[in-house]
Amino acid sequence: MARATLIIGNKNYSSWSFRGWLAVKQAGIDVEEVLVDLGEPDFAATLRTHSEAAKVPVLIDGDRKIWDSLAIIEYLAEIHPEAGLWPSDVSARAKARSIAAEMHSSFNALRSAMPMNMRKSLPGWGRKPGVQEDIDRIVDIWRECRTAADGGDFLFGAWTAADAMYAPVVSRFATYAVELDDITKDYANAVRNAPLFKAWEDAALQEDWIVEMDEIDGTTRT
Ligand SMILES: N[C@@H](CCC(=O)N[C@@H](CS)C(=O)NCC(=O)O)C(=O)O
Repeated sequence: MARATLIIGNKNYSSWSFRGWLAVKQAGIDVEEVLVDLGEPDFAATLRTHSEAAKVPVLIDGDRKIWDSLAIIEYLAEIHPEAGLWPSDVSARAKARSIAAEMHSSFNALRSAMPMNMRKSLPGWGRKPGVQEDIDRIVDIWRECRTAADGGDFLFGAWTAADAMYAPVVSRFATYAVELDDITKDYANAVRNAPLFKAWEDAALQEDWIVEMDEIDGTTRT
């Protein structure tokens, strides 16, 4: 099969692209990255040339097109079972899938008030109605998983797709200086120090695109 392609948005801002990219890297797939600037006036038309859903990420693997972060994770878990995208234990796997799906379908207050912006430091920003409830639920998930994990630094011990789903939240909590307890702070630090997190973040910090719809304070940190 020809080399696969991963269509992503700007690394500084595109949290769903980050999740898809982490999964692709964990699966060890050699992809060509195609970045669509989500700040361009015609970005939606450009996205539509890649997928009718007009969203990123999109994975194109031969004649297969997969256009949603969670679908990409499931596809990769199916074709690369050896990569450990999901925990091997069936109970842990059921839980990992549940928290990944919860991330995918929930936390709208947090996602809109605290957009991912790796270049920024905005302590205290984004505390809109409903955000603290989202933070509390996420922190509960992390604490419960870490308390149950038998070793390792991540939600289920070794890195899995559940960590990929929450990695952009770890970035947001750093940007907006969300207070964490010792257990969840250790988890967040482990994610931020993971080589794949750092590789994406390093690339994000070098970008100079400004995507206005994802800027909440009207300024960019220099
Ligand atoms: N549920 C989708 C969400 C994808 C999504 O909303 N991606 C954003 C970028 S992070 C996007 O494509 N935005 C462009 C738009 O909404 O027009 C997934 O998990 O992939």
